Amino acid sequence: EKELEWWKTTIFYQIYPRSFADSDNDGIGDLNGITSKLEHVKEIGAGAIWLSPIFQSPMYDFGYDIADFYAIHDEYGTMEDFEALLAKADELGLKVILDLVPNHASNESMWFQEALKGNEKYYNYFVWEDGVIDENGNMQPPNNWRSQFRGSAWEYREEVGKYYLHQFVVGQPDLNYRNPDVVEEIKNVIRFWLNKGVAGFRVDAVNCLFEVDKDLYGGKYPDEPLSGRRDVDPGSYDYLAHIYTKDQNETYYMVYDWRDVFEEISAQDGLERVMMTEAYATIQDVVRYYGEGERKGPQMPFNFNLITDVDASSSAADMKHTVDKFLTYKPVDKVSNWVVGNHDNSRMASRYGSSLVDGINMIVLLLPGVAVTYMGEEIGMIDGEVSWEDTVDPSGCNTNDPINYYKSSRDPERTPFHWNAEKNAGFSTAEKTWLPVAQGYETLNVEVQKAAEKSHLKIYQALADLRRDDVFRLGRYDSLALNKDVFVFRRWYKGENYLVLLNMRDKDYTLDLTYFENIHGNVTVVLSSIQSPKDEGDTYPAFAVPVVGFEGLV
Ligand code: TEU
Repeated sequence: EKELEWWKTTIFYQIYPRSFADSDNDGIGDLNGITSKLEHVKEIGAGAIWLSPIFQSPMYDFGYDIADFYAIHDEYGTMEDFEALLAKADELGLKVILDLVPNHASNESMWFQEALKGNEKYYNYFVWEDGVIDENGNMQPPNNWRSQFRGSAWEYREEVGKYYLHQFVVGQPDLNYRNPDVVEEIKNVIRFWLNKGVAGFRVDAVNCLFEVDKDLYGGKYPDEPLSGRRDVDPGSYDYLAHIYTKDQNETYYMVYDWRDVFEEISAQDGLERVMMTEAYATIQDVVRYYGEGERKGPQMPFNFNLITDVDASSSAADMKHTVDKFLTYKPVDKVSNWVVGNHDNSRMASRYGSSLVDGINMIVLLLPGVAVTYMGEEIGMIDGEVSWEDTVDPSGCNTNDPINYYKSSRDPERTPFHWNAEKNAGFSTAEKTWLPVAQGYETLNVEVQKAAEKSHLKIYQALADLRRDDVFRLGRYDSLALNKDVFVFRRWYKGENYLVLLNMRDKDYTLDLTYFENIHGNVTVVLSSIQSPKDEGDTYPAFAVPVVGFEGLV
């Protein structure tokens, strides 16, 4: 019974394999590197890792373009290396989650190559359309659909005389989910890895799985309407609404079917497998993944609101609204989750400002439910500065803009992890790493922060310890925006109260605790951020708790 619930109160730690640790010093992270550093994950108090894709890939989208869903990418190691990683994780009591990328395959996959050769089975794995002839007699893509990485979502292939759909880069042809063979193939991929002992999957770009049924539109995929957004340039993805390629009804039922496959494997050994889904969507669409009636969905439809809805300029009311929104929409019998960073978004320290690193970690680790930490957020890493020459992310390169590329590039949040103050921050001894090491590694690294009396890492560890307390595992929640700068929430259980105070500005306030019922007498500071001059152990009368400097937990 306890084992079945292993995921509910744990911290999931995301590792981007290319950038965590490089065991063979070729400048690219690998599986043996990860295995050698799993103690770090254990030490910060996480209970599971989720790995961005480790499968065979030509790396046009750094592993999200999979050429062989059943094999390990050679730069990362071998199947034996992966089994050793699993064994080491098991020894440390860590669960391992892999990335399932079901929306597309690589154009170098056997599936796509066979399709080009006219093999009908594999031709039907993909989404093909005829071009249209314009007034000058030139062939044009079937409609206005756009790739998330700019340009048309359609690419012509002479071999078959048709265009194929790719919602991401050209090298990522979309799989056709209206073909039962594709549905079965991906279920087999899930079975293959779950049977190998992985504890679940993070499911990539899940809301892009299905396109609209074109038969409902006279056999032709309709043009996307405009999104109405004026803040984005007309060439960009967000200029269109994407109502025909995203968030289709069928997607949810596919995901519920996958959960059934998870259950099928769990029934063999009694270990609950966890699914996390990646969908940047409205709150209503996100919570719909949890399930419907008897159908179960992912335990963790990723909640990205702390990434997408708030940043350094937000008020305490914005923060309260963002947090409360997820808790309000979430079905009562489901578990909430909090994601504050990943390999697609500017780092938490860069979005919120370095002074809020401890405060945001406090929120993520002490709110009810599961916490998700992207590697480096525990030491407050900031976005790397990657020159145009060094830019490799297609999202940056495809802008063709040596001045503004960095606004689209995801390289800054993917730079090598900082282990120590040595060469390449201890990531690798290679002359050149695949992405340059970010600034600040001399202090923003594991070794220095472990040795320091107080550091982001030390606070993170203290938070991970605290969240094992019943108040944080089981306790209730309420919240308050004290004023425009201070967000406060309370967790309580059986008469025990904790207040988490997030002062979002460098300004002092006094908090009147009578706002919260049932808090009387004295309160004691349990933990405070690096910047706060308030010390742990300080005691205040309940009606006047100073919220000094940046943040604190009383
Ligand atoms: O991202 C899906 C997705 O929707 C992204 O376009 C996301 O909106 C964007 O990167 C935010 O900046 C997933 C992966 O996380 C991403 O790394 C892949 O490039 C993408 O799928 C394609 O597989």
